[in-house]
Amino acid sequence: MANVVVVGAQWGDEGKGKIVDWLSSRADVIARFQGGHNAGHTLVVDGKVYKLHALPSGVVRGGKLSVIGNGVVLDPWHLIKEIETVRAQGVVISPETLMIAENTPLILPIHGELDRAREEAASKGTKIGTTGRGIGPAYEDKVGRRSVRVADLADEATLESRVDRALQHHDPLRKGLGIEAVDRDALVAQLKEIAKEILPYGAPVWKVLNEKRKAGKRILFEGAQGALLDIDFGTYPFVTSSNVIAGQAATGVGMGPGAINYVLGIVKAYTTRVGEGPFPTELDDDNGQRLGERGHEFGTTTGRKRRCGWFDAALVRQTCATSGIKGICLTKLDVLDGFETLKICTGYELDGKQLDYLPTAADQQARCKPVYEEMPGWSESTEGARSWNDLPANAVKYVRRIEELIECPAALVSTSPERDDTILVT
Ligand code: 2SA
Ligand code: MG
Repeated sequence: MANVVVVGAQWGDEGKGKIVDWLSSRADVIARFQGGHNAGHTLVVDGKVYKLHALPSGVVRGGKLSVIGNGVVLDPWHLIKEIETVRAQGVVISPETLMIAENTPLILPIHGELDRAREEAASKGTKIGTTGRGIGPAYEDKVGRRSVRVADLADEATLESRVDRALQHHDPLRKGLGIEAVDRDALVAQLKEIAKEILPYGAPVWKVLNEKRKAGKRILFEGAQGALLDIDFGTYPFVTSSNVIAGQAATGVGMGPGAINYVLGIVKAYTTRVGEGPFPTELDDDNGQRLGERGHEFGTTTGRKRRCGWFDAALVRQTCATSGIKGICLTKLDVLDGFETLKICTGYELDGKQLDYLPTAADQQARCKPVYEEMPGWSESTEGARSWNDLPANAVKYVRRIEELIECPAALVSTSPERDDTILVT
């Protein structure tokens, strides 16, 4: 397989990190194309745990090029800290192995401050439950044409004028929220300081990647968050501020849509969501509690407890369509071991009508009642299974039923965080 896009097909935390790491051994380049350090990808390699947020998962494998594309918003101070952390774990990172697109917009301290102040000021119903990392405000500035981008760090006069332009917008906003005015000179000084550390990684990524492609090199596009958090197709406004769906992989690095050969959707065997917003199959009972405990459902970035519920096939059918997913990797099947009965949501009931998709209007989404079918569970352990033959019959039936309902085949089944505990479905 040439160039593969990996996307989360639910609300994030489907276990993309492990699969990206697994696939990266066959890729030459690993590229992030959206989001920022709101992502949290946990990799377990030879028993060693790496927690990555801004860095592409490929960095932990030697001999690969890792790329941060223009579709990302980058906090340069965070990145440098993250580089230091993984270096301390023995990972080698240099401008030969990590490139940042020069047209990547930066997340500045003012973005995080604004993000957090807005969330604090929001009442129930308008709070998004963001990661507080400044992602939304940074994307607002990108679209509003007032970002400081990586390339702007190279010239002091440009940098200063970019900062002034951003502050013209931010100062009145901050005043309205009761945040003190920005110390403009201090911000400029901070940026000049970090510029020295960031600029060596800056590159015309679109050009490098197009050359790699011509040379027959394989590119792995690493998505963050999940398709239901997409700014257009997610549960708006309870979404992140980037396009998460697979089409963004091309735009987010500067390649044509034809550069994408395969889209792999990562799908958890049940559903989780962190932050506010509708979640039709959410469980407030012992079953929900059990999924959370068995699945260790806590955010990698913020440590927040994730909401848990039954598998929602209607939603995944929808994200398979919007991302053009050709095959899924089903993860965390072992978390379902020991449940007597499992439920799968096949559609919704809304005002007496049956729907086979989640409607767009927020009030309708909130009122949708899941329609379930039940399946018998299994008592055996599936943890660490490496072939179909290792799976109990009911677990195989569960996977097969999911494939039918989402109208997409399973290409892989992951049965533990360990890289090799993966079933290749043929
Ligand atoms: P933001 O910060 O503006 O992107 O938040 C907007 C919504 O997007 C959700 N979101 C996420 N959901 C799941 N996982 C995410 N990454 C971390 C992880 C989360 C963590 O992988 O564990 O550690 O808490 C992620 N990033 C953003 C967020 O919850 C809001 O609903
Ligand atoms: Mg995560």
